[in-house]
Amino acid sequence: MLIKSAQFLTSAARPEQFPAPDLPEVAFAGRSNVGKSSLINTLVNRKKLVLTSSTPGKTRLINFFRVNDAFMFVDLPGYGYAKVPHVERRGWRPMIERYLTGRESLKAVVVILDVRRTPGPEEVQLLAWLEESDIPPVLVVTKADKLSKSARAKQLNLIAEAIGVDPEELLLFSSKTRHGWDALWKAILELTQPPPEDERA
Ligand SMILES: Nc1nc2c(ncn2[C@@H]2O[C@H](COP(=O)(O)OP(=O)(O)OP(=O)(O)O)[C@@H](O)[C@H]2O)c(=O)[nH]1
Ligand SMILES: [Mg+2]
Repeated sequence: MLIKSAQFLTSAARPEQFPAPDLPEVAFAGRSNVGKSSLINTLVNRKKLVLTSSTPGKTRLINFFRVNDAFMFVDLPGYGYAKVPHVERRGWRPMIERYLTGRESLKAVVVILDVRRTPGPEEVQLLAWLEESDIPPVLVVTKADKLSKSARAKQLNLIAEAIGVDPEELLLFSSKTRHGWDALWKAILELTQPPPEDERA
């Protein structure tokens, strides 16, 4: 995958602020501080296209990026961060759900999990919800560089079990080492290719 361009388009909270749905779109979702924004930077080979921070709760709005004039990447705010005020945490769901339900150009959601952490009810809920909405998930386990190889293998099994999938379905990634870059692009390309004419609704 050759990255020719990546531009920030806009930040939005409400559907009327979303850019025109004129490109196949991929959104990136996951808990606060899991590494969503870093993962997008890594995917598009840029250091600072998307703002990242070691303080959870950096991304608070829905941010749209145009990649290669061929895709839209959407950085979603993180969920589940206990120190974000309760009112704001409650705001996350409606904002994200409005985006996820109403977005006709959305082709896939990259669900990002931390290799060191067993997924909880938020992740299970998000996945169940994507399934109900017929939005294919891409399951990415990031921060792979934070664990040794053997600890990683053990965690992958625990994570898979917690969300009820086969460990093979998990894509291991690291924004630090770029591990998984090719595999993730491949998954994204497969899900954003238009289906053959006769399969279109
Ligand atoms: N070692 C390592 N650190 C990472 C990786 N990905 C992200 N980080 C670090 O994790 C912290 C959070 O990264 P972000 O990309 O801002 O996370 P986010 O999910 O966008 O966070 P919010 O916007 O707050 O929800 C930053 O300090 C990153 O440098 C990774 O693959 N490996
Ligand atoms: Mg972020």
